[in-house]
Amino acid sequence: MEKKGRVIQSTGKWYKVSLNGDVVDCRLPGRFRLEKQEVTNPIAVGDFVSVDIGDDGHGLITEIEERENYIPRQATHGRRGEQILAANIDRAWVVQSVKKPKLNMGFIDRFLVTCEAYEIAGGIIINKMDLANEKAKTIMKDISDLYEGLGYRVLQTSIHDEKSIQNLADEMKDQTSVFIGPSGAGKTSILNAIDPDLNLKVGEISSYSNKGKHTTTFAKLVPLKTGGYIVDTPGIREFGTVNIEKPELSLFFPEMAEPRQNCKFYNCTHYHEPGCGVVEAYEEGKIDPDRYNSYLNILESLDD
Ligand SMILES: Nc1nc2c(ncn2[C@@H]2O[C@H](COP(=O)(O)OP(=O)(O)O)[C@@H](O)[C@H]2O)c(=O)[nH]1
Ligand SMILES: [Mg+2]
Ligand SMILES: [Zn+2]
Repeated sequence: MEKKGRVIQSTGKWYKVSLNGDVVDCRLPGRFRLEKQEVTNPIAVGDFVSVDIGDDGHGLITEIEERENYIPRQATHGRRGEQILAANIDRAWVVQSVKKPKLNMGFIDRFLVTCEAYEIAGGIIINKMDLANEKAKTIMKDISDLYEGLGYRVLQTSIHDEKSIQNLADEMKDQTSVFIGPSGAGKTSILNAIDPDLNLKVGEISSYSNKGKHTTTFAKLVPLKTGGYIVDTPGIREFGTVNIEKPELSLFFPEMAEPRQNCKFYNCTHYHEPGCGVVEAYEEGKIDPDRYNSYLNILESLDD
């Protein structure tokens, strides 16, 4: 009997596949491993698959649907032999807090560049809004408007404000989401607020933090009772960097798409070159100074 399902966990040998909520242990026929040699794991967590259920109740994965997108395990964008951390992500959220630790726009911008490069919709959660005074609220509103204007979803949350958590849960419903962010911003607390049954440990260096380069733990999809999945994964902070060529960087800044067409040089890096449409747009106030500054910082960090 053949059924469609989704891989929610993998041990490398066995795959747990959710078939409308029923979780079945599945194996992979050998030929799959040969067909898709460019990736080290031919089936990844998040993949939609067809499964043949045997008499013993176990399954055999017979087909894999083409991936919408995926997060590589390491920042080796577009390289052969890369491992997949999780596939078919509907939205990656960067979780930042107003204070403790204070909001870091550079982090947000690096994250969004990576989202663009991986073709994953990016979103921003500004947490701990209960700690914001009037001045901070104004700044958070300006930041929210800036990124919403660029096409990114922005939500302001506090674990002490039920409505804000419900808004987020609604947004994540029926989606596969991943949370990225610095330690202490409230990723674990937010997930517990959304689904108390998860009972995750707050204030800990959890599996969301990088446990070191040689970690071999696999990611998994954790169902939320409000609907949707959250990707639980080690080594996810690697998400912050991606290998791209310098002249490519502006492709991942949506506000530069139009102005870069006016650059004199096709390989313009929009920094020192004469006749640059992006610098012109910046000088005309059409590109936010903080965003342009982030652009320059990321540009400098890329290999020549
Ligand atoms: N005031 C306030 N504190 C929060 C909020 N969210 C989380 N915290 C606190 O921030 C600390 C770190 O939270 P945690 O969820 O472990 O952050 P993570 O490292 O991103 O998973 C804990 O002491 C939480 O109680 C919030 O919305 N408001
Ligand atoms: Mg945590
Ligand atoms: Zn230019």
